[in-house]
Amino acid sequence: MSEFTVLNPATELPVTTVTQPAAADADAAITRAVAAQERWRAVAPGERAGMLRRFAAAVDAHVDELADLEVAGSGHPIGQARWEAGHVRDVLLYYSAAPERLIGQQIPVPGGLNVTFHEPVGVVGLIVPWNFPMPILAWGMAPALAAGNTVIAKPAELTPLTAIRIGELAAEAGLPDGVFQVMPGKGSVVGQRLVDHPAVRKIVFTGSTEVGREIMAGCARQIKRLTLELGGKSANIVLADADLERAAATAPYAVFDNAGQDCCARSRILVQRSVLDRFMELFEPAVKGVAVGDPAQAGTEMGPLISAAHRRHVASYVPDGAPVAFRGSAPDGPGYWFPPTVLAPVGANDPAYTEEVFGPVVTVTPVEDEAEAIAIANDTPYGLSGSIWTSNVGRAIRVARAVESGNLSVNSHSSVRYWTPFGGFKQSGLGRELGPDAPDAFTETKNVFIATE
Ligand code: TAP
Repeated sequence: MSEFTVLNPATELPVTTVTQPAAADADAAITRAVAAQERWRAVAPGERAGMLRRFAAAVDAHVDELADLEVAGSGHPIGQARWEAGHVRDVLLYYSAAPERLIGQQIPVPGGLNVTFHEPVGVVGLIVPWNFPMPILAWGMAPALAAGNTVIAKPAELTPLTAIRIGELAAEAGLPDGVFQVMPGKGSVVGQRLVDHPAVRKIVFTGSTEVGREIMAGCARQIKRLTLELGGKSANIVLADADLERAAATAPYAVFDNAGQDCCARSRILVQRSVLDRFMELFEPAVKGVAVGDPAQAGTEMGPLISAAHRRHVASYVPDGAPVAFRGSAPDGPGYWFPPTVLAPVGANDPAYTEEVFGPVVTVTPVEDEAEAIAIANDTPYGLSGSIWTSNVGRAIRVARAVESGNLSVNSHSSVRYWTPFGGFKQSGLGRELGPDAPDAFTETKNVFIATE
């Protein structure tokens, strides 16, 4: 077996090495998951719920340890990392209520009645990206397990540490062997095997639209169930009647959180021209005020990018001569640092305006009115998130209905709550995660007729 060295993105120093399984190891894990699934689906709902609650308690008892691992292995600021570990606990607790609520229907028909059952799909392959290793793991893992499936999770090669630890905590909490397995490794090896192996009955993939397209083609060959959470290029629409102080003060966090490595990053700010100058005046100190630095320090708001290769990619969107309006700060020395960067004015053909940068780079574009804001917001193959700033509630709803996007917020930048559905329009994805219906996406509906005559 080969090994992969996890680097600390803030120092470029090795954190640890992780063994890379081969395709044959993935096959062995799938065999274990198939065997475990027969037993797991037979566990009484109340007992399955109890095990998920014990799993949540084990995560809760290790929030600080998980957070420290995410700081070291992914460069997430410590406050954010603690929230992420607590989020895993909360998502597990929320879906621990699901096993006892997987109820079907009874439908009277001539000569009898039909009843429906939600049967687990079987083995679920969960492929996770590097930008939010813990939350995205939890969003697939918890409802899939609650619905009676077994899960094999493949974390991103760059950021496997918290997933590996969460897998150990599941075992310590008493989840039976084979019910939840974590297989770090390469996407092209372990991830591909999950897609290709016929015993894996559903794939939950979060990552780039490019890889998602290939995964979809792979699943099509076997008519395999699939959820896709892909890229984004979300608009932050600031209309003239908005609370400009709040819109400008929060806009940096809508795009620079997690150093911009966020599928929901509002990386295109569209501002009504009549208030553009005032918005920029307020936006500049807000950008310069973002605390960029050592992710282990309390108070740090933005850490480094994930890798040297990714920093080169992000930097390619800000070539010499790019229209930099202003920038925040970033430490010198080791670490994959990149300062918060505001580009304006940017042409509609500029890659920084059309492509997902996945780094702390935002473009600002003036729009004449509401109609032009909607047209520009929709002029993208993506449709994941977005924000609308206005003091007129009717207008807020009108614009929200018109923007082709799965997750919008009015006078706010928040995107994700585990008790509401989450997912993208257009090339941002397929299917929805989270919310009360998520376990249903991990079941097949079985319809049984019972003759009464
Ligand atoms: P990708 O390069 O697409 O990788 C995502 C995952 O897929 C990784 O675990 C990767 O493994 C694996 N993978 C790569 N090739 C594969 C293959 N042929 N078969 C099976 N698995 C394969 O994305 P990324 O760079 O990690 O993440 C950034 C992207 O994710 C951005 O586009 C972002 O918008 C998107 N994202 C979307 C969301 C939602 S909820 N819509 C949330 C977060 C991120 P390796 O690590 O070994 O490459």
